[in-house]
Amino acid sequence: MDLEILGKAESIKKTKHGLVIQTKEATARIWVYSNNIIRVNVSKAFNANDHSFAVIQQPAGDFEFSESNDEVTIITTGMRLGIAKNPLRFNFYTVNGHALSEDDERFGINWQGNRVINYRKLYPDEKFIGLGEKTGNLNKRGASFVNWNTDAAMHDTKTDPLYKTIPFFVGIHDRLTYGLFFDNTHKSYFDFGATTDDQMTWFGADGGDMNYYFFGTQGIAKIIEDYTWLTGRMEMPPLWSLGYQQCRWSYMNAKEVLKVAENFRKYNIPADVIYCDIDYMDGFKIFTWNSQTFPDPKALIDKLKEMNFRLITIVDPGIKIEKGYPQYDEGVKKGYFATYPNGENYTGEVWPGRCHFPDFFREDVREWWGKSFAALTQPGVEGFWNDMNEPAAWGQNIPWLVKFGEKFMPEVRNAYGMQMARATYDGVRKIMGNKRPFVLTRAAYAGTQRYSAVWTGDNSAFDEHMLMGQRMVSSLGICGMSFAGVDIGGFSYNPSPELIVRWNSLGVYTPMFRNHAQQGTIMREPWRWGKKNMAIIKKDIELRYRLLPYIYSAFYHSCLTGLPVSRALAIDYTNDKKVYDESYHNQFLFGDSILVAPVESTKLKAKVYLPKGAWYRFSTGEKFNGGKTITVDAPLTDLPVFIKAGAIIPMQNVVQSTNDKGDGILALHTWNGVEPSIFNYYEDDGTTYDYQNKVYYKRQIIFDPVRRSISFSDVEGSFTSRFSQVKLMLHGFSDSSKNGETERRQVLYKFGNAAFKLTF
Ligand code: MIG
Repeated sequence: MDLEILGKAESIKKTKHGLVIQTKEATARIWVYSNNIIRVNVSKAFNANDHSFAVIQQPAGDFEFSESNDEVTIITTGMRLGIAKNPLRFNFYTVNGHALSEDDERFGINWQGNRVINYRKLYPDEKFIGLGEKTGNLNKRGASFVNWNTDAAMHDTKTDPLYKTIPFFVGIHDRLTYGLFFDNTHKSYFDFGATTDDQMTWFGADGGDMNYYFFGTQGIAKIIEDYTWLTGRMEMPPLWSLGYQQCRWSYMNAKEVLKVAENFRKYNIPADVIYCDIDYMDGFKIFTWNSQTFPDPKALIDKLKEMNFRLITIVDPGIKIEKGYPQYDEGVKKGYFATYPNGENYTGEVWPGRCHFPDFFREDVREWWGKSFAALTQPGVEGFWNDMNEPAAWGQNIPWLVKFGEKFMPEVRNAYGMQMARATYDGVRKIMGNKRPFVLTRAAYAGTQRYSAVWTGDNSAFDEHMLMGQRMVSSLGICGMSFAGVDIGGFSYNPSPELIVRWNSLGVYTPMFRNHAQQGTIMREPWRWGKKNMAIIKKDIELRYRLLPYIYSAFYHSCLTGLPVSRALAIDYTNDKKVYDESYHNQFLFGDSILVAPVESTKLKAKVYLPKGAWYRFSTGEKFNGGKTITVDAPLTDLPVFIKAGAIIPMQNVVQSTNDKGDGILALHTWNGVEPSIFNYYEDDGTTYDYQNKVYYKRQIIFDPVRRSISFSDVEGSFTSRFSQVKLMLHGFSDSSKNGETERRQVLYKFGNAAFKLTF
């Protein structure tokens, strides 16, 4: 196999949005998407229809162009791309000329057969974050990864690849930041200095084009904003999906499902969601119900609704080969399945037995799939869990010659799960009208946030999985997937009571808060762990519900900007080395001002790194100065959680579900600080799309520490808040009191719609 390295530019042509450069080996195309985003595509066989599963924008940026003997330069207001002509190399700079990322001069872009790789310079202090759901450290320097969506059951803390492909990362060096998204769905590779003696970083794929988007803006939050501008953002999820979710493989029959719901209510443990895993189906046939164990789904769901519970059901892609099963008959008749090259339907084996696999890359197939959800929506299901969509089949390896339309499996495998999620989302959206569905998927490609929430698959009931899960959630957030979760408690194996308690405490601060477990493991519901543990679990779930006004506002912000709800500290404290340190890389900010330090269930003291500024322990009000490491108590009743000085956190009194109207009192918690702070408060009906027509309740809440005031702006939007009154909860103000003591103002103020100001 030859090695071909991209050589000399033979011709350069300016186009409307960029350049086309011809070399002997390939054609390079450059497009300016925005001031901060430039796309480079280097191809031997550029496909004129230029399709991307991820990107939803078109080139639209203004740029200036200049040419010298050895270089072509593209300059925007946000960045500069210097293109060396001989050999052709791509080097990105800030507008002030600081190098952000440069090709390795020797090897640049090259091919070995169809495999295309880009070797780039590695800077001495360079760090890498992102890539979504990957094992290992938050900082991926010195590690290498493969993207090849895989049903990674029983994975450990080193397994790679896992279920998702999100080929986007952020590089940080010399106090500069950049982002790079390699938009290629073939099996792909990222090496952050692992195999190159720290000389180079490289990425590439087994086929397709060298096709990447470079993000040159400064600041990780802004890069995420640009990346999610390019690949899309989530919509507002239904409020109920932010409540506590109880899952299991499987609650075996309607009675058992009801019993679980009844127990939550009996013990007064708030919850919103119960799941049906695969056993609700008739012989694992998708879009069916088992008539013995779930004889009357509508009656079941009606009863659940009376108890303020929603039901989510699982669907897998594999359609059972069985005459008379409508999905099979229709799929065969219309040719909706993946095939062998001779046109026969590909057959693989999975839960239902021998199956065919829908070709979700086709619009008509997606529509057909989407319509089938009527079997679930008619009785009242509102959430749709997409599993096994890597796609998984027993034996894992779907042969390389299997075709989805014109494409062979290797080219599109990494996008299959995303297209299933898309078909599911589009379908249920059509059926449910103005009601927000909840979609959850295991496999994903970049951009899946437009359709679905994600979870990290089959983790295990060990402390290191709990910590790794948090890093995955943080890394998914860097890649635009804000609505992410893990199986709280661990899917495989049995957790100790300490671990379930600790993991549940962390779940409070996980965007999706779902407890799930494998068949055959011990039952996991909160009341299975003895009275003492149940009390801790209950208190934590109650805290989640109390925090919902804050969390919901954070989700709204995430919908607007792409900034994740759960944020690696690297986003806000990029140049602080400590946040990449393995001792602290599990820590994160939940929303703007809650810092969470995950701690193993076996450790009752913890070392926590507090970044610059002042912080208050959430549970005790104790004040700490940041920029240093502290050692704190971490009993199982009190995960180390800290509030940023100046924070405004709106909370409500405990409700048993998000359907529960509550007492109408919003408790506005404020922690003293030295600088003014703003909280963007957001509320809407939580269930419909009316918010897209301004049926929301939005206002700014501003804390001024000098004037000792909190002011509320006028309300924007036409929604009436669920809260009629607001009360102040002041932390760390009274000079005579000990640090951080809470002052409760017994006075209730009208929340209303008009601007007002409270001084204290
Ligand atoms: O082959 O539906 O990751 O959450 O409970 C296992 C049964 C299939 C894998 C999912 C897991 C789910 C399980 N599924």
